[in-house]
Amino acid sequence: MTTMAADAGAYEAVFDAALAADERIEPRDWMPDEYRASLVRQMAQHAHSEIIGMQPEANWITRAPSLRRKAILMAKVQDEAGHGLYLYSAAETLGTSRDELLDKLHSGRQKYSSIFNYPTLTWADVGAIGWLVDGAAITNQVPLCRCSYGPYARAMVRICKEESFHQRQGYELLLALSRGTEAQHAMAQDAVDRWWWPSLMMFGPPDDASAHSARSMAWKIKRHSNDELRQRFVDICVPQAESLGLTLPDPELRWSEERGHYDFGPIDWDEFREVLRGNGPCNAQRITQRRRAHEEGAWVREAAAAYAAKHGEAQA
Ligand code: FAQ
Repeated sequence: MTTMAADAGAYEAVFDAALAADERIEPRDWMPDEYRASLVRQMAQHAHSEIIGMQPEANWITRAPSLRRKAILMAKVQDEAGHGLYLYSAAETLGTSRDELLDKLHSGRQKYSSIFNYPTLTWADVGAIGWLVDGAAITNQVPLCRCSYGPYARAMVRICKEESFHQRQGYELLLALSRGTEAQHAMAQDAVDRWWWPSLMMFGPPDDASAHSARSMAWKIKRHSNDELRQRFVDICVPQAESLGLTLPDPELRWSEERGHYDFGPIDWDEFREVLRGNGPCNAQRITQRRRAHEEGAWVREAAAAYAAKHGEAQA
């Protein structure tokens, strides 16, 4: 064995021991190239989802039905921008730059969550996104607070706290509509009917078709499989839908004594694949809007860089 190979073996043993002991891997620690690449892939996709996810809801800021609702929605959309920033910063600790990641998003080489390619047709969609989309995000993300990579895990702690507030505001909004007039109740039900199945798709492909799950779970990046988290989400939502006085659009949804979980009907994976291929209802609109926002924000980045350069010199 060469000295370099022996060194790599020793480094890998330290990495494996840290994972086995549930210790955090930090930016300066040695890590396998594939571990680093997989983290960048997942964290970039996550960061992109946060900033693209601002669009469907921002669409309703000017039309929120009261000052209170408008203030809440503005705060929520700003929170999503903040989540994107924490996650891009966390990804940068792996040796990638924000510019590079944004470039990959804009050129379609990195993904963002399928859920944000659906339109927000009515005000009730803001409630359905909060309840279901943020609810699914929390179910997926709470275990990421225990991710083996330190900066990602720490970013997730704050993100999850904020997502919990988002989920509650969505629930409260839907409750108000559900208990309102007949037309408001129907609007809430229609939103839930449209957002339910796409929310289940947020958890990713079924376990037997998930390319990365096994490896990511061995590396303790992911702590649970896609199907486990999807089931957890369904189990949480059924009683909440009952309290809301709304129905989930799945005739096969029923409690299984045997499994101790709710059974649910088949997910339309063809639709999921089409959305990932760029053929969802809003894919083109979302990416066009994102590229435009990036171009229009160029002067802000230039000004910030100029200020930082000057400020840095002054401090030196
Ligand atoms: N959409 O092998 P797997 C939010 C891709 S944040 C698009 O199972 P993995 C906050 C996957 O990337 C929502 N692509 O992959 C908010 C991979 O493609 P690749 C985002 C998907 O990584 C709320 C391929 O399919 N949350 O909502 C999707 O083990 C309200 C094979 O899949 C996160 O990103 C999908 N749904 O598991 C903001 C959480 N599912 O990379 C605004 C962190 C899978 O080979 C308003 N991410 N793909 O090209 C994760 O936990 C994981 O990455 C999964 C996928 C669970 C999403």
